[in-house]
Amino acid sequence: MQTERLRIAIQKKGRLAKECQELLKRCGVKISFSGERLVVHAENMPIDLLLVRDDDIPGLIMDGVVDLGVIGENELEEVRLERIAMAKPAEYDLLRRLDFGGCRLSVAIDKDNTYNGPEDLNGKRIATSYPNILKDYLDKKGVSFSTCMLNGSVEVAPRAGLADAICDLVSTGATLEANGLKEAEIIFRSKAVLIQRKGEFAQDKVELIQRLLTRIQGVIQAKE
Ligand code: PRT
Ligand code: ZN
Repeated sequence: MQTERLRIAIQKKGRLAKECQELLKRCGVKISFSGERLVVHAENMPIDLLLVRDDDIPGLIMDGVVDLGVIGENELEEVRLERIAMAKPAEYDLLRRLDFGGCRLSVAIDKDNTYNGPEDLNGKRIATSYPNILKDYLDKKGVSFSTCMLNGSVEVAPRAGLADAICDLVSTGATLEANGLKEAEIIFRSKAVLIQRKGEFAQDKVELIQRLLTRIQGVIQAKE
């Protein structure tokens, strides 16, 4: 279903939400965020914002339901690999890497254990919310392992006896430290990115996207 207004999916609440809204505002998109609405119309441009869980954004783009999306590369890559495995559409265009949401996906182990390299993970059980990125990485290293899928509290899995190691997002490292873990192997570096669906766009949408990109460029440069 094609709409005349440009549809942009952003995280409703969470670590990317505030900076996404801030970026759009600085780009001159007038929006009033209030209440529990799923769709918010910009007042001064033909733009509709879809406020959703970040997990849903890659699929909305890959299914062509929305035009643009802002998402962490970690989530984007996880969904992409999952959809490839399920033979679902998994394509998108990367428009721009943004200057927020920086983190890394790392394997972490008990702080008292030694680590000599990925081969140490052979035969281990690793708790993660990112089974596809982890498998992709460790397959390439020739490491076989099993996963324990957890969508929260991943960092307590070793202590709870659920896993030998974890693979989770790290930014400052404080969470790992607080749980007696240490970073052993960085498997993926991530930032928020602006992505676009595949397929045709009406000329006015093409121009609007170009205008947004120019403004984003200006906003990011002004901060540097
Ligand atoms: O509700 P919704 O599904 O939309 O949100 P969510 O809970 O799935 O995601 P959210 O809001 O927590 O994170 C959104 C995105 O922010 C992630 O997908 C990453 O791209 C990015 N990001 C950046 C992070 C972090 N930094 C981060 N530190 N996401 C999560 N963390 C968590 C991490 O999982 C761990 O629990 O913070 C903890 C580690 O932080 P440090 O500083 O202690 O190392
Ligand atoms: Zn999420």
